[in-house]
Amino acid sequence: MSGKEMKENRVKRREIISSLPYVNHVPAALQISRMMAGSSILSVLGDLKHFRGADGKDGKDGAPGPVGPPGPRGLPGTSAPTQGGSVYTRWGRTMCGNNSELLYRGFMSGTKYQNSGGGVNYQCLPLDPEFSKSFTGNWQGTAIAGVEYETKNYGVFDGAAHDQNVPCARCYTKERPAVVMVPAMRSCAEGWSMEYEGYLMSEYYRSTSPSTFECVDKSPEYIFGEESNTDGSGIYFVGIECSQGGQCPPYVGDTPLTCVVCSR
Ligand SMILES: [Ca+2]
Repeated sequence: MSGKEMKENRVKRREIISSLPYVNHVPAALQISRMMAGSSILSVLGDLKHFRGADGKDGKDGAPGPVGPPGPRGLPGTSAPTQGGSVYTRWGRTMCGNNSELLYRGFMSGTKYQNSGGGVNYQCLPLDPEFSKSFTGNWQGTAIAGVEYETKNYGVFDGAAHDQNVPCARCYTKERPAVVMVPAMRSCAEGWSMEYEGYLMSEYYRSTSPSTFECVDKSPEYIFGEESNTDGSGIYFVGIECSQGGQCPPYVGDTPLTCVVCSR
């Protein structure tokens, strides 16, 4: 044992002895000096190392430590890819715009104009329907008819359009989830894509069966073989009523309102 180690040992003994008052009162008769007692306790403490509680279960948990400071801010993540699109109906055409995907094409249909009930929203019925149940009794349900262009005298569509039936296409915008139809406009706001432009149309104003306003393509197609007049359901141009809050000018009365369908 080196001199330094011996010195450390002595210091250690004194510390142990002074921390244990029991040792200070060892009877002199036992002839055990403080130094000897220190040596013995050191020896006992060394032995105690080999007699801990099983798996430390006899000990008690210490008090929790203080909460550490917050960690550094993480690196920014990559932006999520653009996902999702929307679906709109292109009335009067059988194809979608260049940037949209055709879901199906069909024909425009609506509640018969003489009816006073039924649905108001036009339906784009597919050309290859799938029926479930058959029925042979007296039909008491709602009837839906093909829609005809009622555009004879306006000079907007070509003269052959009148009484022709209206096709439709349902289009998926893929990565442009917002779609809006803007009446009385022919252009889209900056950053928006034009799906198509056309004219605002609806059922006849004196029909007992009101309909929604829809944007019908400015270059309409017709359904082959349906050129005759059947007067089931029709679409008419829509004009502004200047005398009743129609904001004329800039609006012009008795003029077909335009429309545009935009996506983003
Ligand atoms: Ca027809």
